[in-house]
Amino acid sequence: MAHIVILGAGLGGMSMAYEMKAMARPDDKVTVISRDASFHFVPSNPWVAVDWRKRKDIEIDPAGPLARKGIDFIAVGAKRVDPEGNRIVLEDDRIVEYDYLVIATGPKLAFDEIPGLGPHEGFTQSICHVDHAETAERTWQRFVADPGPIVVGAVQGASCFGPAYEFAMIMETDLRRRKIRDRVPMTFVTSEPYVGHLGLGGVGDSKGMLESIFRERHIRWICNAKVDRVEDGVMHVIEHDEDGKEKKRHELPFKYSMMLPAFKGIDAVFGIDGLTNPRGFITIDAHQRNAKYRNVFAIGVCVAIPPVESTPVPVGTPKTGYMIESMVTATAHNIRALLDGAEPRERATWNAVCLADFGDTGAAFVALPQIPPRNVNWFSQGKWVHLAKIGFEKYFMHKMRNGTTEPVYERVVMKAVGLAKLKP
Ligand code: FAD
Ligand code: DCQ
Repeated sequence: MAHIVILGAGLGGMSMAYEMKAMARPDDKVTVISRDASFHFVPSNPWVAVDWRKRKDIEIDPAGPLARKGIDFIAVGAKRVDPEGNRIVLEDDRIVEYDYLVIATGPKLAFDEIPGLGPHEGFTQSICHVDHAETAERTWQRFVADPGPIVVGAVQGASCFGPAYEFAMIMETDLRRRKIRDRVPMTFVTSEPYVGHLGLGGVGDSKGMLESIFRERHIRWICNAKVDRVEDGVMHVIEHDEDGKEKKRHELPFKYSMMLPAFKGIDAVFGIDGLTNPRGFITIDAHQRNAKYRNVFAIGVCVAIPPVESTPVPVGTPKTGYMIESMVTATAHNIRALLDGAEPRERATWNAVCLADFGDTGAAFVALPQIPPRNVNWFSQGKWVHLAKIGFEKYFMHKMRNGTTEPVYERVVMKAVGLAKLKP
């Protein structure tokens, strides 16, 4: 009998728990440890921030659903992972020992790298966590009562650009519906070299299409931007040229701002030699396995991946839902192989597939593989995406409540559009 511990109960960790339990031998024990007592569907946070969703709509208490599948749940954060000792020290000093560990802790949000950034000690809002989205929503209500300029975007070193575009468009839609759009100048500030780069070197004509939508919606943009500091109501931005040299300084006044921060690894693993890279992301091989600690795997935003290409201002590579699901499936198979005394064989496909909501329309993209040139490089927009994203949210919440792993029909649909989670 083996004890398999999954650290994190987010998008990756929850799927991992269900797939691992289904893939493990009957006597193996699976335990999920999470700092957050609830699961949140993170892609819906932008909707919470404009009150199109309530927190309860996107939140699940995972204890019941996990218990029904015979999975243990500990709602206490990890203070330190001890891979030499094959154990985790929890915040309450309890110790949990494991035979296999899957790290799925998502990002630490690096607000502290820029003075004045973030909802805790700074002046910008965040949608990365549902707690932030709720704060952003309260601030939004005050803002719409007394509107002014908006600055929205993603800072240097960010990797998650999709939600910045989504939130810009969602706010824009909400303001139009309130008939106060005319009182709100909007500026998109991003470290990307061009609009629609997305940390992926662009996908299809994402540059042309997103620029066009920004023009239609009167959203100005500044690319190759580093946020120098944020003061109450003013963002200080340095725009760079193609060579990365300073081109222009901007002082952007705002009454409301949301900026995606850079990500790092969480404190519980930071600085563990051989486990993490200098930013605290878990280093893994092609089978999601750490090279030094051979019983430790990692999935989701906490894994280390290099940028797709070098850019004048640093940007990271996004890790999207489907990519994460493919890491989950590969990891479940690979741990089962080890349990059977075999070697890990499965590799995740890392395909980037994403639905981005723009409030009334939306954009979908498929990038296979992630690094260009690609076999599939498809970007499209339309109202169907907005509806598809709502559908996907309901479907995913259902899946988390019921503990179903990838049902047959999902595999059939994805196969029909040429997507698979495992490399042949
Ligand atoms: P998370 O979902 O963040 O889960 C991390 C888990 O680890 C949490 O349960 C947390 O409590 C736990 N944890 C953290 N620290 C500790 C600790 N010390 N001890 C124990 N547990 C800990 N991708 C898409 O494909 N489509 C989208 O539309 C999309 N929208 C996004 C919108 C936003 C605003 C953001 C930020 C990302 C979005 N993504 C989207 C990207 C990605 O799918 C999400 O970031 C996703 O939540 C990542 O999953 P994860 O499991 O890696 O981390
Ligand atoms: O896991 C996903 C996820 O959650 C993070 C999303 O965010 C809402 C996604 O958009 C996945 C898997 C997706 C992608 C869903 C794709 C559904 C259908 C794609 C059809 C492709 C067009 C031909």
